[in-house]
Amino acid sequence: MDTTPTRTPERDAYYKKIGASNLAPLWEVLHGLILKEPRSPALPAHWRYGDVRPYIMEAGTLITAKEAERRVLVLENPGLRGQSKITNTLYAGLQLILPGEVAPAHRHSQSALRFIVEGKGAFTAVDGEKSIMAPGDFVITPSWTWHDHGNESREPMVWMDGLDVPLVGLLDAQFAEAYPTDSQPVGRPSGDSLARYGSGLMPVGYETKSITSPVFNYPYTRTREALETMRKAEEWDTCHGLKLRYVNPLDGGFAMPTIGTFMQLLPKGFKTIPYRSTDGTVFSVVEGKGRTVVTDATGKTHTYDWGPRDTMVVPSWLWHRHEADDDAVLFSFSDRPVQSKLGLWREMRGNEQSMPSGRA
Ligand code: 1HN
Repeated sequence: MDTTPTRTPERDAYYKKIGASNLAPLWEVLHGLILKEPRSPALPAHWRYGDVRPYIMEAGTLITAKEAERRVLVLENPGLRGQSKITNTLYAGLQLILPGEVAPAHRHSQSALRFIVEGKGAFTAVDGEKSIMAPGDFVITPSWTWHDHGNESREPMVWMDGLDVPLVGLLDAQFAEAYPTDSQPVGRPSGDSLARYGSGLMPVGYETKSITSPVFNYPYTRTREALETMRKAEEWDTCHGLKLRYVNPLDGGFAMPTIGTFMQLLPKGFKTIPYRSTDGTVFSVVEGKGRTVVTDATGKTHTYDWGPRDTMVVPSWLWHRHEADDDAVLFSFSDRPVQSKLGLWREMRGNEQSMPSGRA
Protein backbone atom coordinates (compact mmCIF):
# COMPACT_ATOMS: atom_id res chain seq x y z
CA MET A 1 0.00 0.00 0.00
CA ASP A 2 2.95 2.30 0.61
CA THR A 3 5.08 2.02 -2.52
CA THR A 4 4.15 2.77 -6.09
CA PRO A 5 5.72 0.42 -8.67
CA THR A 6 8.68 1.74 -10.66
CA ARG A 7 8.00 3.38 -14.02
CA THR A 8 9.72 1.87 -17.06
CA PRO A 9 9.56 2.95 -20.71
CA GLU A 10 7.65 -0.25 -21.51
CA ARG A 11 5.12 0.37 -18.77
CA ASP A 12 4.69 4.05 -19.75
CA ALA A 13 4.11 3.06 -23.36
CA TYR A 14 1.55 0.53 -22.20
CA TYR A 15 -0.26 3.10 -20.01
CA LYS A 16 -0.43 5.43 -22.98
CA LYS A 17 -1.81 2.71 -25.22
CA ILE A 18 -4.55 1.59 -22.83
CA GLY A 19 -5.29 5.23 -21.96
CA ALA A 20 -6.70 5.67 -25.46
CA SER A 21 -9.39 3.15 -24.48
CA ASN A 22 -10.23 4.95 -21.20
CA LEU A 23 -8.31 2.42 -19.14
CA ALA A 24 -5.74 3.05 -16.42
CA PRO A 25 -3.53 0.85 -14.22
CA LEU A 26 -4.81 0.75 -10.63
CA TRP A 27 -1.32 -0.04 -9.29
CA GLU A 28 -0.14 3.47 -10.19
CA VAL A 29 -2.84 5.17 -8.09
CA LEU A 30 -3.80 2.62 -5.43
CA HIS A 31 -1.71 4.24 -2.67
CA GLY A 32 -3.62 7.49 -3.11
CA LEU A 33 -7.04 5.80 -3.14
CA ILE A 34 -6.83 3.60 -0.07
CA LEU A 35 -5.36 5.48 2.87
CA LYS A 36 -4.43 4.08 6.26
CA GLU A 37 -6.44 6.87 7.85
CA PRO A 38 -8.28 10.03 6.74
CA ARG A 39 -6.07 12.68 5.15
CA SER A 40 -8.43 15.53 4.37
CA PRO A 41 -7.44 18.22 1.89
CA ALA A 42 -9.39 20.57 4.15
CA LEU A 43 -7.41 22.70 6.60
CA PRO A 44 -8.37 23.95 10.06
CA ALA A 45 -9.47 27.59 10.01
CA HIS A 46 -10.92 30.36 12.17
CA TRP A 47 -12.99 33.37 11.09
CA ARG A 48 -13.13 36.12 13.73
CA TYR A 49 -16.50 37.83 13.61
CA GLY A 50 -14.87 41.22 14.17
CA ASP A 51 -12.79 40.71 11.00
CA VAL A 52 -15.61 39.41 8.84
CA ARG A 53 -18.49 41.65 9.96
CA PRO A 54 -17.30 44.79 8.12
CA TYR A 55 -17.13 42.82 4.86
CA ILE A 56 -20.61 41.42 5.42
CA MET A 57 -22.01 44.91 6.04
CA GLU A 58 -20.16 46.26 3.00
CA ALA A 59 -21.90 43.62 0.86
CA GLY A 60 -25.12 45.23 2.06
CA THR A 61 -24.13 48.47 0.29
CA LEU A 62 -23.20 46.70 -2.96
CA ILE A 63 -26.10 44.38 -3.67
CA THR A 64 -29.63 43.79 -2.38
CA ALA A 65 -30.78 40.44 -0.98
CA LYS A 66 -33.27 40.25 -3.86
CA GLU A 67 -30.70 40.79 -6.60
CA ALA A 68 -28.22 38.41 -4.98
CA GLU A 69 -31.07 35.93 -4.31
CA ARG A 70 -29.05 35.10 -1.19
CA ARG A 71 -26.51 37.71 -0.03
CA VAL A 72 -23.94 35.43 1.54
CA LEU A 73 -20.19 35.44 2.09
CA VAL A 74 -19.09 31.84 1.63
CA LEU A 75 -16.78 30.52 4.36
CA GLU A 76 -14.24 28.86 2.10
CA ASN A 77 -11.96 26.28 3.58
CA PRO A 78 -8.40 27.53 2.87
CA GLY A 79 -7.46 24.05 1.59
CA LEU A 80 -10.47 23.95 -0.77
CA ARG A 81 -10.61 27.47 -2.22
CA GLY A 82 -13.00 28.09 -5.08
CA GLN A 83 -15.15 25.06 -4.29
CA SER A 84 -17.68 26.65 -1.89
CA LYS A 85 -16.86 24.10 0.79
CA ILE A 86 -16.01 24.42 4.47
CA THR A 87 -15.37 20.67 4.70
CA ASN A 88 -15.26 18.13 1.89
CA THR A 89 -18.99 17.44 2.27
CA LEU A 90 -20.45 20.66 3.68
CA TYR A 91 -21.00 24.26 2.71
CA ALA A 92 -21.13 27.19 5.14
CA GLY A 93 -21.66 30.91 4.70
CA LEU A 94 -22.72 34.06 6.53
CA GLN A 95 -25.93 35.58 5.21
CA LEU A 96 -27.02 39.20 5.65
CA ILE A 97 -30.58 40.44 5.44
CA LEU A 98 -31.24 44.12 6.05
CA PRO A 99 -34.44 45.70 7.41
CA GLY A 100 -37.21 45.62 4.81
CA GLU A 101 -35.46 43.11 2.56
CA VAL A 102 -36.75 39.86 1.15
CA ALA A 103 -34.76 36.84 -0.03
CA PRO A 104 -37.12 35.28 -2.58
CA ALA A 105 -38.75 31.87 -2.18
CA HIS A 106 -37.21 28.79 -3.76
CA ARG A 107 -36.63 25.14 -2.98
CA HIS A 108 -33.90 22.61 -3.64
CA SER A 109 -32.80 19.08 -2.84
CA GLN A 110 -30.09 20.32 -0.51
CA SER A 111 -30.97 20.57 3.19
CA ALA A 112 -30.08 23.78 4.99
CA LEU A 113 -29.63 24.94 8.54
CA ARG A 114 -29.53 28.51 9.80
CA PHE A 115 -27.70 29.35 12.98
CA ILE A 116 -28.48 32.87 14.09
CA VAL A 117 -25.42 35.00 14.80
CA GLU A 118 -26.55 38.63 15.01
CA GLY A 119 -29.86 40.53 15.10
CA LYS A 120 -33.30 39.58 16.16
CA GLY A 121 -36.74 39.55 14.61
CA ALA A 122 -36.09 38.59 10.97
CA PHE A 123 -37.97 35.54 9.78
CA THR A 124 -37.59 32.56 7.58
CA ALA A 125 -40.73 31.01 6.14
CA VAL A 126 -40.64 27.26 5.63
CA ASP A 127 -43.56 25.28 4.27
CA GLY A 128 -46.15 27.91 5.11
CA GLU A 129 -44.88 28.82 8.60
CA LYS A 130 -42.92 31.92 9.53
CA SER A 131 -40.28 31.50 12.19
CA ILE A 132 -39.05 34.64 13.92
CA MET A 133 -35.39 34.15 14.72
CA ALA A 134 -33.06 35.19 17.57
CA PRO A 135 -29.34 34.63 18.22
CA GLY A 136 -28.44 31.01 19.02
CA ASP A 137 -31.59 29.62 17.38
CA PHE A 138 -31.07 26.59 15.15
CA VAL A 139 -33.49 26.62 12.22
CA ILE A 140 -33.97 23.88 9.61
CA THR A 141 -34.96 24.12 5.97
CA PRO A 142 -35.64 20.49 5.01
CA SER A 143 -34.84 19.23 1.51
CA TRP A 144 -37.35 20.36 -1.14
CA THR A 145 -39.33 22.73 1.10
CA TRP A 146 -40.17 26.24 -0.11
CA HIS A 147 -38.27 28.87 1.85
CA ASP A 148 -37.93 32.64 1.79
CA HIS A 149 -36.47 35.06 4.29
CA GLY A 150 -37.53 38.54 5.32
CA ASN A 151 -36.51 41.17 7.83
CA GLU A 152 -39.33 43.22 9.32
CA SER A 153 -37.13 44.34 12.24
CA ARG A 154 -35.04 47.52 12.43
CA GLU A 155 -31.68 45.78 12.63
CA PRO A 156 -29.48 43.92 10.17
CA MET A 157 -29.62 40.19 10.71
CA VAL A 158 -26.76 37.78 10.11
CA TRP A 159 -26.88 34.02 10.31
CA MET A 160 -24.65 31.14 9.38
CA ASP A 161 -26.02 28.86 6.67
CA GLY A 162 -24.91 25.23 6.68
CA LEU A 163 -25.87 23.08 3.68
CA ASP A 164 -25.04 19.62 2.33
CA VAL A 165 -24.31 21.16 -1.11
CA PRO A 166 -21.00 19.32 -1.79
CA LEU A 167 -22.43 16.00 -0.63
CA VAL A 168 -25.55 16.26 -2.81
CA GLY A 169 -23.37 17.44 -5.69
CA LEU A 170 -21.14 14.38 -5.36
CA LEU A 171 -24.24 12.22 -5.69
CA ASP A 172 -25.50 14.19 -8.74
CA ALA A 173 -28.93 14.18 -7.16
CA GLN A 174 -29.90 17.83 -7.12
CA PHE A 175 -32.96 19.71 -8.28
CA ALA A 176 -34.03 23.30 -7.63
CA GLU A 177 -36.87 25.62 -8.57
CA ALA A 178 -38.02 29.17 -7.90
CA TYR A 179 -41.40 29.98 -6.38
CA PRO A 180 -43.57 32.12 -8.70
CA THR A 181 -43.64 34.99 -6.17
CA ASP A 182 -41.02 36.41 -3.76
CA SER A 183 -42.87 35.27 -0.66
CA GLN A 184 -44.83 32.09 -0.11
CA PRO A 185 -48.27 32.24 1.50
CA VAL A 186 -48.20 31.71 5.25
CA GLY A 187 -50.83 29.27 6.45
CA ARG A 188 -49.84 28.43 10.00
CA PRO A 189 -49.12 30.65 13.03
CA SER A 190 -45.50 31.26 14.10
CA GLY A 191 -44.34 28.72 16.65
CA ASP A 192 -46.88 26.15 15.48
CA SER A 193 -44.38 23.37 14.70
CA LEU A 194 -42.49 23.86 17.98
CA ALA A 195 -45.73 23.64 19.96
CA ARG A 196 -46.97 20.68 17.95
CA TYR A 197 -43.86 18.51 17.84
CA GLY A 198 -41.26 20.07 20.11
CA SER A 199 -42.96 20.15 23.50
CA GLY A 200 -42.74 16.47 24.43
CA LEU A 201 -46.15 16.07 22.82
CA MET A 202 -47.43 15.06 19.40
CA PRO A 203 -50.83 15.38 17.74
CA VAL A 204 -52.59 12.02 18.00
CA GLY A 205 -52.38 10.11 14.72
CA TYR A 206 -49.56 12.27 13.35
CA GLU A 207 -47.64 10.57 10.58
CA THR A 208 -45.14 11.88 8.07
CA LYS A 209 -42.94 10.60 5.27
CA SER A 210 -40.34 13.28 6.02
CA ILE A 211 -36.99 12.13 7.40
CA THR A 212 -36.25 15.61 8.77
CA SER A 213 -37.43 16.79 12.20
CA PRO A 214 -40.87 18.46 12.07
CA VAL A 215 -39.53 21.03 14.56
CA PHE A 216 -37.93 23.61 12.37
CA ASN A 217 -36.82 26.17 14.95
CA TYR A 218 -35.00 24.97 18.07
CA PRO A 219 -34.90 28.23 20.06
CA TYR A 220 -31.77 29.10 21.99
CA THR A 221 -33.73 29.97 25.13
CA ARG A 222 -34.74 26.32 25.50
CA THR A 223 -31.33 24.92 24.56
CA ARG A 224 -29.55 27.23 26.99
CA GLU A 225 -31.96 26.36 29.76
CA ALA A 226 -31.35 22.64 29.20
CA LEU A 227 -27.59 23.15 29.45
CA GLU A 228 -27.94 25.32 32.56
CA THR A 229 -30.16 22.79 34.33
CA MET A 230 -28.02 19.81 33.31
CA ARG A 231 -24.78 21.40 34.47
CA LYS A 232 -25.95 20.98 38.05
CA ALA A 233 -25.42 17.23 37.68
CA GLU A 234 -21.69 17.92 37.17
CA GLU A 235 -21.32 15.12 34.63
CA TRP A 236 -18.60 16.62 32.50
CA ASP A 237 -17.28 14.72 29.52
CA THR A 238 -13.48 15.05 29.38
CA CYS A 239 -13.56 15.72 25.61
CA HIS A 240 -16.77 17.74 25.26
CA GLY A 241 -17.79 19.30 28.57
CA LEU A 242 -21.56 19.00 28.37
CA LYS A 243 -22.57 18.29 24.77
CA LEU A 244 -26.12 17.84 23.52
CA ARG A 245 -27.32 16.60 20.15
CA TYR A 246 -30.37 18.12 18.43
CA VAL A 247 -32.88 15.35 17.79
CA ASN A 248 -35.87 14.56 15.64
CA PRO A 249 -38.61 13.95 18.26
CA LEU A 250 -40.21 11.33 16.00
CA ASP A 251 -37.37 8.83 16.25
CA GLY A 252 -34.61 10.27 18.45
CA GLY A 253 -32.29 10.43 15.43
CA PHE A 254 -30.49 13.50 14.17
CA ALA A 255 -32.71 16.49 13.41
CA MET A 256 -31.54 16.51 9.78
CA PRO A 257 -30.73 13.43 7.67
CA THR A 258 -27.40 14.70 6.34
CA ILE A 259 -26.20 17.19 8.95
CA GLY A 260 -25.67 16.48 12.65
CA THR A 261 -26.06 19.47 14.98
CA PHE A 262 -24.85 19.93 18.54
CA MET A 263 -24.65 22.47 21.35
CA GLN A 264 -22.09 22.22 24.12
CA LEU A 265 -21.27 24.02 27.34
CA LEU A 266 -17.70 24.35 28.54
CA PRO A 267 -17.69 25.80 32.05
CA LYS A 268 -15.26 28.56 32.98
CA GLY A 269 -11.75 27.17 33.34
CA PHE A 270 -12.58 23.81 31.69
CA LYS A 271 -9.87 22.24 29.54
CA THR A 272 -10.83 19.27 27.40
CA ILE A 273 -8.50 16.42 26.57
CA PRO A 274 -7.70 15.95 22.85
CA TYR A 275 -10.32 14.40 20.61
CA ARG A 276 -10.73 13.53 16.96
CA SER A 277 -13.48 12.08 14.82
CA THR A 278 -14.01 11.36 11.13
CA ASP A 279 -16.68 14.05 10.76
CA GLY A 280 -15.07 17.38 9.92
CA THR A 281 -16.87 19.87 12.18
CA VAL A 282 -17.87 23.52 11.94
CA PHE A 283 -18.17 25.45 15.22
CA SER A 284 -20.00 28.71 15.88
CA VAL A 285 -19.32 30.37 19.23
CA VAL A 286 -22.46 31.56 20.98
CA GLU A 287 -21.15 32.72 24.34
CA GLY A 288 -17.85 33.08 26.11
CA LYS A 289 -14.19 33.28 25.28
CA GLY A 290 -11.60 30.55 25.04
CA ARG A 291 -9.37 28.77 22.61
CA THR A 292 -9.21 25.68 20.48
CA VAL A 293 -5.90 24.04 19.66
CA VAL A 294 -5.86 21.97 16.47
CA THR A 295 -2.97 19.84 15.24
CA ASP A 296 -2.91 19.67 11.46
CA ALA A 297 -1.80 16.70 9.31
CA THR A 298 1.81 17.97 9.28
CA GLY A 299 1.91 18.07 13.09
CA LYS A 300 1.73 21.86 13.26
CA THR A 301 -0.55 23.27 15.97
CA HIS A 302 -2.98 26.14 15.39
CA THR A 303 -4.37 28.04 18.35
CA TYR A 304 -7.64 29.85 17.73
CA ASP A 305 -8.56 32.39 20.40
CA TRP A 306 -12.29 32.69 19.97
CA GLY A 307 -15.13 34.84 21.19
CA PRO A 308 -18.85 35.17 20.50
CA ARG A 309 -19.98 34.85 16.84
CA ASP A 310 -16.67 33.43 15.59
CA THR A 311 -16.66 30.44 13.25
CA MET A 312 -14.10 27.62 13.21
CA VAL A 313 -13.65 24.44 11.22
CA VAL A 314 -11.82 21.31 12.38
CA PRO A 315 -11.41 18.86 9.45
CA SER A 316 -11.78 15.09 9.73
CA TRP A 317 -9.44 13.19 12.03
CA LEU A 318 -7.41 16.16 13.33
CA TRP A 319 -6.70 16.19 17.06
CA HIS A 320 -8.16 19.21 18.82
CA ARG A 321 -8.94 20.40 22.33
CA HIS A 322 -10.82 23.32 23.83
CA GLU A 323 -10.20 25.66 26.78
CA ALA A 324 -12.86 27.98 28.18
CA ASP A 325 -11.93 31.25 29.92
CA ASP A 326 -15.60 32.01 30.70
CA ASP A 327 -18.64 29.79 30.59
CA ALA A 328 -18.62 29.06 26.86
CA VAL A 329 -21.34 27.73 24.58
CA LEU A 330 -20.46 26.28 21.17
CA PHE A 331 -22.83 25.24 18.40
CA SER A 332 -21.43 22.74 15.90
CA PHE A 333 -22.43 20.75 12.82
CA SER A 334 -20.96 17.97 10.70
CA ASP A 335 -21.89 15.14 8.31
CA ARG A 336 -22.03 12.63 11.18
CA PRO A 337 -25.54 11.27 10.37
CA VAL A 338 -24.34 10.21 6.92
CA GLN A 339 -21.18 8.55 8.22
CA SER A 340 -23.12 6.79 10.99
CA LYS A 341 -25.76 5.46 8.60
CA LEU A 342 -23.04 4.06 6.37
CA GLY A 343 -21.12 2.52 9.29
CA LEU A 344 -18.10 4.75 8.65
CA TRP A 345 -18.03 7.10 11.62
CA ARG A 346 -15.16 6.73 14.09
CA GLU A 347 -13.89 8.77 16.99
CA MET A 348 -10.82 8.66 19.21
CA ARG A 349 -10.19 10.22 22.59
CA GLY A 350 -6.79 11.50 23.64
CA ASN A 351 -6.42 8.91 26.38
CA GLU A 352 -7.10 5.96 24.05
CA GLN A 353 -4.25 4.02 22.51
CA SER A 354 -6.32 1.30 20.87
CA MET A 355 -8.13 1.28 17.53
CA PRO A 356 -10.82 3.91 17.33
CA SER A 357 -14.39 2.98 18.05
CA GLY A 358 -17.39 3.40 15.76
CA ARG A 359 -20.54 4.59 17.44
CA ALA A 360 -22.65 7.68 16.90
C1 1HN B 1 -29.66 28.79 -0.08
O1 1HN B 1 -30.82 28.38 -0.62
C2 1HN B 1 -29.67 29.67 0.99
O2 1HN B 1 -32.03 29.70 1.18
C3 1HN B 1 -28.47 30.08 1.53
O3 1HN B 1 -30.90 31.10 2.35
C4 1HN B 1 -27.27 29.61 1.05
C5 1HN B 1 -26.03 28.26 -0.52
C6 1HN B 1 -26.01 27.38 -1.55
C7 1HN B 1 -27.19 26.96 -2.14
C8 1HN B 1 -28.40 27.40 -1.67
C9 1HN B 1 -30.97 30.19 1.54
C10 1HN B 1 -27.25 28.73 -0.02
C11 1HN B 1 -28.44 28.30 -0.60
